[in-house]
Amino acid sequence: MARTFVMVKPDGVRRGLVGEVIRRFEQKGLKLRAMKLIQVSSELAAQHYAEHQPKPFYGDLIAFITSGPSVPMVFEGREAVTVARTLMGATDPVKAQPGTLRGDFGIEITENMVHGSDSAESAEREISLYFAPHEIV
Ligand code: IDP
Ligand code: MG
Repeated sequence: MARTFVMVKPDGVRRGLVGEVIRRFEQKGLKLRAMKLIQVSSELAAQHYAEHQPKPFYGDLIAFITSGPSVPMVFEGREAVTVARTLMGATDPVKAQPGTLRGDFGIEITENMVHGSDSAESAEREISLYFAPHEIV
């Protein structure tokens, strides 16, 4: 069965939207396999977002993702990567459709509430960055 990595970012935690994110993923039919509340370190943030290191927004991205606690999770289900991305909506909340998390809950591109892996390979890499094998049920 396919797995994906999802994380409620610090803005989502600050705004009390963790439950809303989990509710939508569970309602869709994805199964929660791992979850915790953590403060992402600058080292972990750099590993997570290594592909964006050359981009102009990289500094803002690292500052934001380390600005408060986040809730990383693993969800499992048919086409889990695609399903999660569909529920999240476009990267820029201005463009995200209503009915998606980013479409319904924000307007800033940096503070876009939720992360989701973009491929099966990214999902496995990100799951192993955030979770030890014994933390996944
Ligand atoms: P994704 O989160 O939808 O996969 P990515 O392109 O992987 O989008 O970018 C990672 C994160 O970096 C985004 O979620 C967003 O918070 C931030 N980001 C992406 N593009 C921009 C930009 O053009 N300006 C500012 N921040 C951006
Ligand atoms: Mg991405």
